[in-house]
Amino acid sequence: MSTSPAAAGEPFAIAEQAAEALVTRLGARPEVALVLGSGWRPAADALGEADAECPVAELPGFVAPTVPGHQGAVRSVRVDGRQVLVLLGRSHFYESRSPAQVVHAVRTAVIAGAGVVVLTNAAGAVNPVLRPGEVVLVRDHLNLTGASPLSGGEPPPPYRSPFVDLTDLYASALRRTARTVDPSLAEGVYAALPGPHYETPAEIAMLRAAGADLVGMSTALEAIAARHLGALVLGLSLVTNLAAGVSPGPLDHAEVLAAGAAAVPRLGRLLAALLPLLSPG
Ligand code: 8IG
Repeated sequence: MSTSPAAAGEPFAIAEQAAEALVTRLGARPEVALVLGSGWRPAADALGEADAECPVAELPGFVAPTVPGHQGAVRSVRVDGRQVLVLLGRSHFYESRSPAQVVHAVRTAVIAGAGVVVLTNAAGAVNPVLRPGEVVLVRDHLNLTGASPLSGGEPPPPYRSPFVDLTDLYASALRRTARTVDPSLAEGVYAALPGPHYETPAEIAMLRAAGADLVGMSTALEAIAARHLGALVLGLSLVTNLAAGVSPGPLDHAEVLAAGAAAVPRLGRLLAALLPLLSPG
């Protein structure tokens, strides 16, 4: 990839175009953006009826997801007075997307007005105390994708330096708010790997030693891009399997989908109660 200033600025320019198209198309400026990962998609319907919905094919720079359980559409929903932009699917690194493509939806949402970004995912449990079906607040991450959404040079004005501080990446204030809704929510460190294969038991043992509680293939790049734009980030992981070596048997994508399906009513209730309480600062 070229590192000329023009190339570095291009993802931001396309996100600006997409943000304008999104606000026009949905007729509302988002306050909170919600990215629905594997297993979380059906919970969107618990948020109430959408005011408007738009296929991502109609928005600049978006590519429709290729993974089952991910949908290429965005919707605008008012949840208890809070304007929420729901992204009904996401792009992953393992779909041969560039880091800029992976974070495009989140960049678009923040530029359109969202001051809070909620990133949901399905994850494997590296920490054996975690149980399939459990929701865990992401406290921090290990970005092991080998990539950054901010590589490629200085973003153009008015965007900040790419040397962004990530000390409170997953905002402690938002985690506190989430625990007021459900005090039983655990917190954990999410290791983001490129995938799409699952890990070997040796890799999971390494991740555990490195401080990971959860492992998955998303979220980290989007969190970095959202924070770079000044948004507060909340990460929610649905544990759908015990990771390799923690699990007594082999892993299976069908197992992931089944655990997600069983948890849907609880996920919907959690999101509906939580979204109206999230404030950008
Ligand atoms: I769901 O065990 C889910 N996503 N890398 N490893 C990785 N991603 C996952 C896993 C897992 N489970």
